[in-house]
Amino acid sequence: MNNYSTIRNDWSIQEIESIYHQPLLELVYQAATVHRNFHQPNEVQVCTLLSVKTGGCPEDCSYCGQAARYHTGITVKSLMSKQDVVAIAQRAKDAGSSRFCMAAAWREVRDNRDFENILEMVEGVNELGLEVCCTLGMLSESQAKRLQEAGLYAYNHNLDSSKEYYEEIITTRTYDDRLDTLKHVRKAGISVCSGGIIGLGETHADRINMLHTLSNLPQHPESVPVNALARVKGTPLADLPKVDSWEMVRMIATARILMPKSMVRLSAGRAEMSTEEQSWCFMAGANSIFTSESEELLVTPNPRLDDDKKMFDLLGLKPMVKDKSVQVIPVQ
Ligand code: SAM
Ligand code: DTB
Ligand code: SF4
Repeated sequence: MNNYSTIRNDWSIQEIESIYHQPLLELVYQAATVHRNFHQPNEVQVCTLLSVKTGGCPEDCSYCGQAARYHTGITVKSLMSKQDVVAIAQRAKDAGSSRFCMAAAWREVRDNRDFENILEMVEGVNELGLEVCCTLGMLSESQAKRLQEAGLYAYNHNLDSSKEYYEEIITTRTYDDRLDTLKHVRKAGISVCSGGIIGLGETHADRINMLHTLSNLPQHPESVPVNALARVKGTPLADLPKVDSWEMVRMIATARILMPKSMVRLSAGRAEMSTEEQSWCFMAGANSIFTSESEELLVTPNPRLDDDKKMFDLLGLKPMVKDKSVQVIPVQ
């Protein structure tokens, strides 16, 4: 049996099942122990998320408020200017963020003017000394390399669910497409951020299978976002029940035990959680959150910065300070 002090990439489904299905308090205790072995438990990475291009996406992800085919009533916005993005990144840094993630409602990156603009934004945000992350959809090997050369530190690309359940929620691309992008990101030397969503109507077995895929990648993703479905009116999943926070706790704790060194991010869903519910997630090993100046994650609500500050003060948490070595030195 694992003593939870080593990094493993050979987890079996049965082992993950027995971790995941433990009595909750035992699971949280184990996860908290792993958390303390590998991290400073009072430090939480604050990652500011900004939607740099919103809505109008051609994909059919059934959870997403930005898919053009669903009538969600969001305001579609074309790519923001570098100047506006860098100004928001500077304010995020001043407010204590160490990572800045730029999201675009694209299926994939295309080699066009918008991509050139993104590369300039990456350069500008990297120059501020923040860890720069992007989530832009599928990437080719050469696009990943160009992003790295521009100073990209991390790339977010989620598996979303199990391979089996994936095709129930998205038909316009495959699970293997997702895994290929992760390979391109890894090959370019960019830090991998990949996790998923719960509350899409999947079973516990689907959640376990997704964690199995993530934790058996040749190298664990450095960041693992765990999202609760943010229900958006007009999407096919709008009427699903709200995710029970204990389900988030169970998922986070299992991810923490399987991938001890990774940052496990309590992602979408915080706006519908109390401070008490979020505290359980931190106790279970979450050590990263998304914040946003607009109080919207992308198109759904996220807690106010003031409320997060109060929560940090109450729980004795502090924003993780970025390692000075992090600034990506562009390769010429
Ligand atoms: N368009 C790109 C893509 O899909 O890869 C990048 C942005 S997309 C919004 C990034 C991730 O956000 C998705 O893969 C999904 O995991 C998460 N996400 C999107 N909408 C969500 C929702 N309503 N609730 C929870 N997570 C969501
Ligand atoms: C991730 O795992 N969660 C973020 C980020 N990566 C891009 C997005 C969550 C989106 C929640 C719903 C919305 O606001 O559109
Ligand atoms: Fe498009 Fe990404 Fe939303 Fe899917 S999750 S519809 S790819 S923005």
